[in-house]
Amino acid sequence: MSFLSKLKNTFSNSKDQDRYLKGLQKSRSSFSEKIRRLSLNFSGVNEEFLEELMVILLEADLGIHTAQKVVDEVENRAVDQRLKSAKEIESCLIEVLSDIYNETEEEPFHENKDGVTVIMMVGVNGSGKTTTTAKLAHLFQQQNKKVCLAAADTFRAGAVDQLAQWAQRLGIECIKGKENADPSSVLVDACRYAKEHEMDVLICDTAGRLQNKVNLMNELAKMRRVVSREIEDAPHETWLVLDATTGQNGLSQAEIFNEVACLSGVILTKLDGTAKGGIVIAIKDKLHLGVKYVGLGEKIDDLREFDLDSYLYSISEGFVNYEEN
Ligand SMILES: Nc1nc2c(ncn2[C@@H]2O[C@H](COP(=O)(O)OP(=O)(O)OP(=O)(O)O)[C@@H](O)[C@H]2O)c(=O)[nH]1
Ligand SMILES: [Mg+2]
Repeated sequence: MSFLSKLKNTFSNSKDQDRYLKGLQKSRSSFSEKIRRLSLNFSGVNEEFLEELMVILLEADLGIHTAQKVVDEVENRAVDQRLKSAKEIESCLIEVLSDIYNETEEEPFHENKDGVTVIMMVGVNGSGKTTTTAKLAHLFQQQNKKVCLAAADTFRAGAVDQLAQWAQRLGIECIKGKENADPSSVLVDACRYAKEHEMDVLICDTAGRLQNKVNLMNELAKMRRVVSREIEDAPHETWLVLDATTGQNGLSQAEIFNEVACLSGVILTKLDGTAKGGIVIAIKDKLHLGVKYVGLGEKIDDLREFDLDSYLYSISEGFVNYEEN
């Protein structure tokens, strides 16, 4: 089975088809249109072609490092495999993107089999932490898991209420402290509640912080220490919630958060609002962090587990003729 047939096959069996196609519409139309134009003028894998491909990849937000890697690899494979037609090159391009994403292994989900799995959500202001916390809780509920939330953003006025309202709608408990309370103390209460009530998952929403604010970054480290005293090996997962529309700036955010908070994955939000969906590949290639979930809209069920094949299918459907493959 060819690579493209396999991709189409996985996508056809995915229950998230419509969400992916809709959520990645902007990325698909922008990327597809450019690749189609490039293919129309195709006269071989020459310098001009590779340069234009590079520009398209940069515009899709792969970043210079990853974009260069893709271009080099497409060129190598075109020579090795004697690829002649635009169609062959298009297929090769998608395969290269897939291979680069899969080059480094991804940490599996660190589930705490003996008790509560604690997940910490971190990120800069407005990246989507609170809404994503609620969306995740909803996903876990659908998997019949017992979920509760910790409102550890005691910093921004209204933040606790925002999460508490989501919890109420979902019919789950939200452990909160007073405004300006020490977020670590809220986490202690939340861990104790979760243990006592035999929860499967505790998701901790934290305050948005800029990566250059040392005090706030240190606070993250303290929160980690505190939960590890309450529940063994907690937090089991620490996810950076990254706004896809912020582009390459997100990568430097991620590097600094990683130093303090030992990230185990990324949740990429607002993919529906950007044509720069290539950031997915850059995150994995540069940071070796897997994209765990993607936000494909504002509604509660618009968060989906990240699936590389569905993603690649959704961004390439506009130029690859999957019916022929
Ligand atoms: N279109 C779209 N909007 C999203 C997505 N995820 C979050 N948002 C929106 O982004 C805005 C900010 O979301 P919040 O969850 O409040 O962000 P936050 O990181 O908690 O913000 P702070 O607590 O202030 O740091 C809201 O209007 C959300 O509806 C997504 O995947 N797609
Ligand atoms: Mg918030």
